[in-house]
Formats: sequence, structure tokens, C-alpha cells
Amino acid sequence: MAEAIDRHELWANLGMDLETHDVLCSVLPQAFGDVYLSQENRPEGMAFWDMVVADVHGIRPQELVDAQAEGRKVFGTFCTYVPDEVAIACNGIVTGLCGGSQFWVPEGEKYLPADMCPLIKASLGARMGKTCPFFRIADQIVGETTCDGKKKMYEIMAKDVPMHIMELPHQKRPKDVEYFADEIALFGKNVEEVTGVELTEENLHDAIVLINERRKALARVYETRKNADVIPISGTDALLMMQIAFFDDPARCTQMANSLADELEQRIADGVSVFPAGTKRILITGTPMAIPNWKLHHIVETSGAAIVCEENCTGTKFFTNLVDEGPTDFAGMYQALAERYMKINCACFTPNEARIDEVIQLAKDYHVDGVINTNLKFCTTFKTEAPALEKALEDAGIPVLDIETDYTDNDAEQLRTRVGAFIEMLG
Ligand code: BJ8
Repeated sequence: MAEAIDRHELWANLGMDLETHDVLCSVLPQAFGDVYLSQENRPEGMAFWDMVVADVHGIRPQELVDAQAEGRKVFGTFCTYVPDEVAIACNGIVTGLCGGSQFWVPEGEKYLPADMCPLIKASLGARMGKTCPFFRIADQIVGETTCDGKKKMYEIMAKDVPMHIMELPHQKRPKDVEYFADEIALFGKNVEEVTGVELTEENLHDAIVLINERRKALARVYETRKNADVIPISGTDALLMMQIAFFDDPARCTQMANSLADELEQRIADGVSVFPAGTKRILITGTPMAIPNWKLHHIVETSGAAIVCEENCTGTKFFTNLVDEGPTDFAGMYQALAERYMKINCACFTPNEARIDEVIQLAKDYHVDGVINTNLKFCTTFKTEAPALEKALEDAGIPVLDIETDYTDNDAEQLRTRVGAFIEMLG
């Protein structure tokens, strides 16, 4: 990996806690090396994502700061329901902010109960502890009314940084979709205020096309993972591509994902697989895996199985379903956006049975041998859905393992034992 550029001046200008942040910077390369660089036969296209991670708090933050110097605004988000298109239409930049490291959790626990999901605690900890440049750069945070933990966390964060909250209905009746279309229009007003750029039917339509292209490119990569004989990319690598998609420039993400898909398609034609023939194929479903949460993928793929699909927000939920590009007037585009986003099957919705159907369908499409349903500790919505999902999978003849974990390594050995036994049982 190329030697990282010294970014201390950038971080100092962002008002970061340099001393504490240096500790994080010193552990990340080791973690990345252990998980990523130890893999064999990786696609050459992964070099791009390796390069981004090697300087994860440098390259993209510097780009964002440079864009701000030109007058552009940066919006930080935490959920796949927030429509990037609206901010991008007004020349805004969107960056995902979900915290995926235990490093930030203790700081978050100064403000939040310990029995709250680590993603929420890490996200607040990263902001309040001044140890993540993306949180320092964001001109405004866009929250959403999904789970209770996030809603309450936003109240605390809003005292520290400008915040716009999108009201998300929790059912999917036609009137809820209409309501969300109005909410997207309101977000448009907010984006105009923050950016000083008028939202027009033309720039909104252009942004819809841009983000659809990103969805298509990521979907192409996933499509190659459906091949029953050749597994052209590890799940660990595919996860990295998805995690970085949340904060990369959308056009570059599309370009890089498309060229990776070209390489993976060629690998399939040439019979080049990352795993030996007969390796058990696993689908992961459940809570999202924000960067640098690579824990479960690493355990599964170093225990003799391959992950071929992630049914979560750092997986299929991020790119499945395109926004209808037909409408070109505001009302039609807001409705089209609402319809696409409301198809995401998050456990915050009631009922959420479509997720069960989706998981079973994906298990078939990706030829999986077993499903691992994973839950971040204290995420009650996903945990409550687990028994119904698991029963449906068992009824469909698909073996399933239920895992609850957090960001620490305390349970790594126990997980390795359970995952190993599950894979053996599949054999
Ligand atoms: S659409 S999954 S990104 S809400 S894991 S913070 S739900 S307690 S992240 Fe999510 Fe949007 Fe849904 Fe996706 Fe709460 Fe659960 Fe924590 Fe979660």
C-alpha cells in the first residue's frame, strides 16, 4: 500500500482531537491488513478501494473541503431512506456518516445509554469526540425518523450541528408513500436554503439519472455473485465497495463499480474463482455493516465459506429498485422517488413481511446454502423480526444461523465456533 500523506494540517483545520484521532489512525491499517490484504486472488479492481481505505480520513475529506472552498455544501446522512438525489440536484454532496467502529462507542456512551445499538453510539461518539473528519466537514446532518435510538440520538447531535429531520412513515399504504413524497419536497426546500441553489425540474431529473446509474453499476457487481460455479469476488471485498459507495463521489463510484463488474464478468468467463469449487455460499441479512465493521465477513470467509450476498443497507437495499425516470415535473419526480425509497424493507416498518419474501428470493437467486441473520446488539426492531424470518427460511428449506453481536472483538472466538459449526452442518 502506498505511504499515506500526512493529513494533520487538514484535521487540525477541522478542529479535530488530533491526539485521540492518531490512535484510531494507528490501528486501522493493521485491521485492514489483517482482513483484506491477507486474502488471495483478489480482483485487480479492488486496488481503488484499497487506496481509498489506506487514506480513508484523508483523500475524500480533502476533496470535500476543496469543494466547500468552491461554495458547495456537504450533507451527512445515516440512512438509505434519505434521497441523495435532492441534495445532489442543488450541487450538494452527500456523505454517509454511520459509525462502524468500537473506537467511537465509549465517547457515544457519555451521552447515550449503554444498552443502545453500537451504530448509534459510535456515530454520536465520532461527532462529539471530534475524531472523524466527515462529521467535522458536514454543513448539515439529515436525520430521519426510523428507529427510536436514532431519533433520540439526533436530538443530542442537533445541539452540536445543524440538523434536518425527514419524517418517515412506518407503514407502506398509498397515503404513506404520498406523505413521503411531500416530505421529499420539504427536504428540497431545506436543501435550497443550505446550498443557495435553486432546485429545478432539470437538475432534479439529472440527479435521479446519476444515482440510478450508481445503482445499476453496483447491481452489476452483485449480479456476478449469483454465478453458481464461480465466485469472482469475496464477500469481504464486495462489502468494502458498498461501504465506500456511501461517501464516494457518485459518478466515480459508478465508474469504478462498472470496471470492477467488467473484470468479474471476465473472471466468470475464464472460470477464475476466489474460493475452491464446492465452497458453501452464505447470504447475510440484518442490520447494516458500516465501515470499518468487517468482523462477520472476516470470520465467515476464514472459516471455509463464502458470502455471496448481503441483504442489508450496506448491500442490496442500497441499490435495488431504480427511480422511475419517466416523470419530469416536480410532483411526478417526488412521487417516483418516494415509491422507490419506500420499497426498502427496513425493520422500522410495520408490517415488514416483504423483507422475508425478499430474503428467500435472494437466497434462491444467489444459490445460497445457508443464511446468517445478524443483529447489532440492542437493535430491537431487527431482533424482533428474527424468529419470523428464521421460521420462514426453515420452512423454505434454507438453513439459518442467528447471530447477535457488537463492534468489540470480545465474542470473536465464540462467533468463530458457531459459524464453523454452521458451515460444517451445511456440508
Ligand atoms: S433503512 S436498517 S439504514 S434505519 S441497527 S440504528 S435500526 S437500532 S441502521 Fe438503518 Fe435506515 Fe433501516 Fe437501513 Fe436503529 Fe437497528 Fe441500530 Fe439501525
